[in-house]
Amino acid sequence: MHLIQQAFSEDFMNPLVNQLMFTFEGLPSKSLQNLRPVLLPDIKTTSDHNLDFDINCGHDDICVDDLRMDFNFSGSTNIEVGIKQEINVTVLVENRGENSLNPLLTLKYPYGLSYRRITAKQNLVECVSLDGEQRDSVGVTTCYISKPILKGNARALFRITYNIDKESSFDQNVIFRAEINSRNSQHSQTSELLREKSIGVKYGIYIALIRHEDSSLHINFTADKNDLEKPVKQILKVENDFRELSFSVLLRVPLMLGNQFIWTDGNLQIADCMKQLDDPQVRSDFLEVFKKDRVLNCSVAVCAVFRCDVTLSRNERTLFNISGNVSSAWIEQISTQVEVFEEVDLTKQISAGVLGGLLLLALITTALHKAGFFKSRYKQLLETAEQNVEE
Ligand SMILES: [Ca+2]
Repeated sequence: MHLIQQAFSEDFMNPLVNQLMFTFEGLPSKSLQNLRPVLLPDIKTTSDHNLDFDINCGHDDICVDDLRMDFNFSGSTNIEVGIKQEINVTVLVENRGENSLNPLLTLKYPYGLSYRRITAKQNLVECVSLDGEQRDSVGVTTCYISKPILKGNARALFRITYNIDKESSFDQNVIFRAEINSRNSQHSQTSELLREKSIGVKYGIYIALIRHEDSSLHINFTADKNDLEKPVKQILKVENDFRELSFSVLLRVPLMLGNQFIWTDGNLQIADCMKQLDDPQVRSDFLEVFKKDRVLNCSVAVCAVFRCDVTLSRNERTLFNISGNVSSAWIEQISTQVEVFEEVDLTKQISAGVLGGLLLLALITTALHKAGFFKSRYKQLLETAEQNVEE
């Protein structure tokens, strides 16, 4: 007789119950006037034959497993909110002891992440997950590892993928806690059943710095007139297109070239910004550099740095207004010493449009400095993360 049993892993601890049932049919006996024999009514017509699983726990019949569990973030050093859509957690479970019965992993993950899928090389792992439903509540992923038995010297390697909600706000660091347990009554003392790891959180930012159309583009000075001044206005618009953000805008503005002030107002100010002198050192070769590059920037001029601390909510913008009168004195300093303009001075007018344009360009030599994180850093992180996924 052959028996084919469907295996249910839930029953792994129970013996396989085999039951034999029989019936008795009596035939009429001619010698007894066709009477039929019958069984006694209360006789047992079944026979049980249990088949136990071979659990193989050594001579003592006690299975002592030795589970080693660890996990990592698959190469990611941060959860990148608004940049990456997913974060992967790679889990390794090993059993270095005797058979482990129904090993079960629970992984707690922060609110704001939602379970997507599990990827396992062997079909040994089944997971279910419940995401955190409100802030301060965590999600829990539960994984059955090689149900019902993870044998000695067996291992399971798998990856759990969570979606990162781009609207979520996390703490600076978030914690993942993993715990593995089994139905064994005893675990080896060398078991590693608990792990807790934290990972940093970074956010994508979308800030634009734009020169406003009402800004001055050119100014002209006449060569043979001294002490001229022309109004210059630069309006810079800073837009925040995503989450609320606090950051600093640094505006570097040329103040002096050599010993000549560029602006007639020696105390140029920008509303809502703090003025700090960047580098009061004057380059001894500033005229040579300026003559070669024809750009008035902070490598030749003495500049002031204006630090403007800004908090912008989503889709909010702010304007910075740099306005004042630009003196002709600093340009004369160059033209008399370099004598560039006298040769082309046919109309008695120096078209300082080029210089003026250069000045205006230099004025918007600005820097966005976000507290804690730069775009270039994002790029680097993204590249690192992509490499790790490919590995
Ligand atoms: Ca044993």
